[in-house]
Amino acid sequence: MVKIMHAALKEIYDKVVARDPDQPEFHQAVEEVLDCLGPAIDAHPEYIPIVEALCEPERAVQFRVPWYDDSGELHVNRGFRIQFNGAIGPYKGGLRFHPTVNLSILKFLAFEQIFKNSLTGLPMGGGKGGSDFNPKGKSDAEVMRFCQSFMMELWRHIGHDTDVPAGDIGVGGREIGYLFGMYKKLQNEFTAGVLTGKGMSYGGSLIRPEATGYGLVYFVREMLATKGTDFNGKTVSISGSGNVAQFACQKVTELGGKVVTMSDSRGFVHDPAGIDADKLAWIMELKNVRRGRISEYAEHHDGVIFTESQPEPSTNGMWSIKVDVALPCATQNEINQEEAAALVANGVMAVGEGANMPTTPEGLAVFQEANVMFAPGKASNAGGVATSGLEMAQNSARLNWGRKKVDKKLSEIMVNIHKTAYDTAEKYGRPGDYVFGANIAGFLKVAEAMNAQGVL
Ligand code: NDP
Ligand code: 2IT
Repeated sequence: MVKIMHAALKEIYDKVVARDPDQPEFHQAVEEVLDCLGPAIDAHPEYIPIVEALCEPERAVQFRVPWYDDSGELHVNRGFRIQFNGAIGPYKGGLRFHPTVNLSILKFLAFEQIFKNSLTGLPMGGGKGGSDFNPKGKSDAEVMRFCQSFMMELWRHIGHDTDVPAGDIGVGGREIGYLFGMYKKLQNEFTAGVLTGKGMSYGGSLIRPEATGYGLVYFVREMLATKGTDFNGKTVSISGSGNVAQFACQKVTELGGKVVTMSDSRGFVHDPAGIDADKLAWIMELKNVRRGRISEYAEHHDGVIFTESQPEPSTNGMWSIKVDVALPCATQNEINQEEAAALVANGVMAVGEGANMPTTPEGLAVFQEANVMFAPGKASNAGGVATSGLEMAQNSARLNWGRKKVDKKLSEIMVNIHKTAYDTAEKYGRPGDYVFGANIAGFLKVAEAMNAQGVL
């Protein structure tokens, strides 16, 4: 059921749906944003046509990605890059390699990225790309050939002042390395700032690998502080066991919290004793080096229970475990109405989205009704792209900043995003509603820039 109350915004939403009826994830992301914009539009009626333009990507490319596997068999995948909005800076956003990737998912991600990047305060527009390629079970050589083929088309669409991709699900340091190598060869130029998330030996930034997870925890730290509390002694559930989940777990533990769950697409582990630094190091080796399944963690650690998930991406009971803080860090729509209700029934105090749109609209309504502090991904996971922005700044200056300096800037950016979302929610009449505050604040900067630049 569509909940947008504002007539002009509802009309725009209906047009979006009628134009692309087969893009449910994109509709979901648009609906959540438009549902919040009423007071901003009432204050600025001149932005109504801006909202309509904002819902249509400036450019979307789709291309063929052929590659040979190790046995000599040909595979043909589909590649995409959505350049959604460039009003405040070059398009910026990750690449996702996952079999579920399609236009709807990438448009939702690129749309979210517009507001997220705006909230960071850095000059970055919104974009996203990827492929339905499944990196699971592929050799390094296969992944390399795929990345090279993908870049053979993507390179003509990107550039350090045009569009700067990075990682997302299925795209980490290994893939960025292969993509960067091919871009450099085709362009015949070492343009470090064309991709972020690079290795430290060729233009990467310290703290970029950690940034999304750390930033998430910094944001939730600020949120808890508004209620006079912190992570110390809190029990925390985390979903996923990839980049975001790993570094969220590390930072929660550092701040005195106890992480009791992690998951992957096959199921979740429950470790009541807590996933401490040593156990996390084991998981990092499992996931980043051996590329194994999280179920192995239960086989090698006492007192840990593994529960298989079915169907994907349901965490099948994980959110029923009693915790103080929940950090979904795997994928979209992983907390539905029932799962949100289970968390609320167990007294969850705060939910921080590390993933993009991990909570369904029905799940969100449950948290809002129960007055649970809720950090929307476009605010709370913005530390990753913010630190990508810092990587671009270092690349432009041909400098490398130290670890402490980047981490301090990341923390300051997250404190600012929290304050912006908090203050904006209060100013527009829904105090404590970070979804509302983040959407309005993210929108206003982009709308002002689009308005100033004319109809494009
Ligand atoms: P990774 O590929 O490193 O890890 C993804 C994790 O989520 C894995 O444990 C994976 O399990 C699990 N997962 C992925 N898809 C599904 C699914 N359909 N059902 C259940 N589990 C699933 O990705 P990231 O950690 O980088 O990204 C996680 C989330 O964070 C995504 O929503 C991404 O968009 C978001 N994000 C990432 C940022 C970044 O800087 N990397 C920045 C901001 C947001 P398995 O190993 O079995 O596939
Ligand atoms: O969703 C995201 O913000 C990312 N995957 C990171 C994007 C980036 O450009 O660093």
